[in-house]
Amino acid sequence: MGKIVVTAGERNTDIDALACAISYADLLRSEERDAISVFPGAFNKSITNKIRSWQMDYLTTCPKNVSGFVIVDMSNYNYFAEFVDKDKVLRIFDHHYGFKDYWEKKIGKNAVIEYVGSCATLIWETYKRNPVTKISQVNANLLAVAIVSNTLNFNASITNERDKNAFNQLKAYTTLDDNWIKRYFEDQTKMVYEKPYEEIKNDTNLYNLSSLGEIVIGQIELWNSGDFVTKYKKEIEEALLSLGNKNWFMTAPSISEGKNYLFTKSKDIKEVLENKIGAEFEGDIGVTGKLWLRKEILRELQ
Ligand SMILES: [Mn+2]
Repeated sequence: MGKIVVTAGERNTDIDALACAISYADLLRSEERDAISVFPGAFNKSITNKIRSWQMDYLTTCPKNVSGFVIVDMSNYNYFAEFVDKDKVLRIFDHHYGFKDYWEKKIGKNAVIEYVGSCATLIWETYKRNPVTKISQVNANLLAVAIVSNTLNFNASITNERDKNAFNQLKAYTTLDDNWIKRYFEDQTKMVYEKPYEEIKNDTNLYNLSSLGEIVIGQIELWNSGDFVTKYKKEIEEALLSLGNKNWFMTAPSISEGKNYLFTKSKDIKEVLENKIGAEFEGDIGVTGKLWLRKEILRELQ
């Protein structure tokens, strides 16, 4: 019997993928299964230095002798970690659009793909159904932070009652103090201003959309993102172009303001964003009327 590898994408690990993979591997181990989390991609800014200091077991390369894979926070198999054999996927947990039918056909009820705000909510619900295993403090902390991060502190429209319930139930097990949410977003702002180019690149991906073809989309969510986008236009453009495609735009949710700042130099892309998500552009900077996550924008553009 080989190991069960719990993993997500090849590039860019965020707090939701980290929290889900670490916690679910622990749940499997509590059932005497031989499981390990593997993260081949760089951690992005949503995994702050504070979180990196928590005790977590994981690898960055895939071990030999794998009996099967569990995928978290991702169902688009084009972006899976390269070592994943999609015919050996045992279970998948995700909240992104587009691949639910594919996986339900392939693995039935082992495809847990539901449009809640955070994949961490689905993992907590799985813990709750398990009568034996009590969640550890680190896992509870990770899942709680992931819910706050992915729902933009419950302000994103994808936020579901289930996310709020999960967050409230997790409080009984976390060791986070009263001010942690504010500090969490401040820590990320600090990291982004220290290394803007790297942090932008760490949350930038290539997509293939029916409305715009192949396109690079970067996302940076901050408590206040307007100043950042204006100040670092050059770095944003360079980081997005580094993925090798000249079609690009940046989306920057500004959590405290409840709107996004957008940046692109392409007339066609501006037009599509104006038509599909009601953005208003002045020059190369656009503004939206509400908060949009990239996955929600993608759904409108697909
Ligand atoms: Mn997620």
